Amino acid sequence: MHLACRDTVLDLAEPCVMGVLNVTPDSFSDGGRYADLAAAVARGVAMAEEGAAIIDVGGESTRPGAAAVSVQEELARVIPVIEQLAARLAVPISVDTSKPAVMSAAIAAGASLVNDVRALREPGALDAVAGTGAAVCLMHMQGEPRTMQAAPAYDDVVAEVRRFLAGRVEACVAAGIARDRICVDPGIGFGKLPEHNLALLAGLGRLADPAIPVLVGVSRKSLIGIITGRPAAERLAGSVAFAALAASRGAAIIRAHDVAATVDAVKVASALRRAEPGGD
Ligand code: 7PJ
Repeated sequence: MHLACRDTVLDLAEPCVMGVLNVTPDSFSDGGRYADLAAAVARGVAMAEEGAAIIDVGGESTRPGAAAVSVQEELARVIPVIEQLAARLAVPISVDTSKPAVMSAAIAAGASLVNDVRALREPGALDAVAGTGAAVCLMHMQGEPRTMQAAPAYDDVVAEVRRFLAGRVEACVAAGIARDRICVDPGIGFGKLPEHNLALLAGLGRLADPAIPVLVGVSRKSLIGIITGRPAAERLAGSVAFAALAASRGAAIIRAHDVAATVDAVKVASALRRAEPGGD
């Protein structure tokens, strides 16, 4: 299995880690734009050194209740970081956005993967990606970030998420995005109760056509807080445990903040999976 990201082919024979690089004012802080840019680039370089196979740069928080960000502000946050990381690193740089204008500018700046929590449903998003060769991550979300946790409801969450993702894959293919440029994501925490998140993680192998890589992002999320009773700053062990379990259930890409620990966990899970009868 692989993912074609413009001129780089990401080999997914073994699961890999996507490092999260948030460039929102609350994630970097005090020093003004230039200091924040240097800090963000340094963090991205450090994550690549820790073994991240993709660096995911995001300028708009999608946490429940987060304020919307204008196109101009999002561009100002992410484009300089993407330019510098793409120039310095060999690993694919991803942009976490739903805005077609940000997708286009990010790809022009060197991004080779578009990670969209809205699965390219904004008008113009399919066209912003189609002709570029960039890969896409299509994520499931019920509702919108501001309100999605108010009353999540499903009859059969695995079947509903699988149907949604399959529909978005076909929309991409119809728009000219080849299948080997597409990965899918159940969207842990995006319009889901704990039981929905757990059903999706337990049912990971049934979420998509086996030829399509599945990406899972569970790092530090409230699901872990609910299970362990711990605040976000104390969810490393829970995050690493879920990363290993998701990789052992076939996840191809794990999105994580704590890259070094997650890389080791994923390697261990992958080694054990390979040792199982029929595991390679
Ligand atoms: C995800 C994401 C995720 C993908 C965020 C957070 C919230 N993109 N962006 N999957 N989560 N593809 O990191 O806690 O789960 S933002």
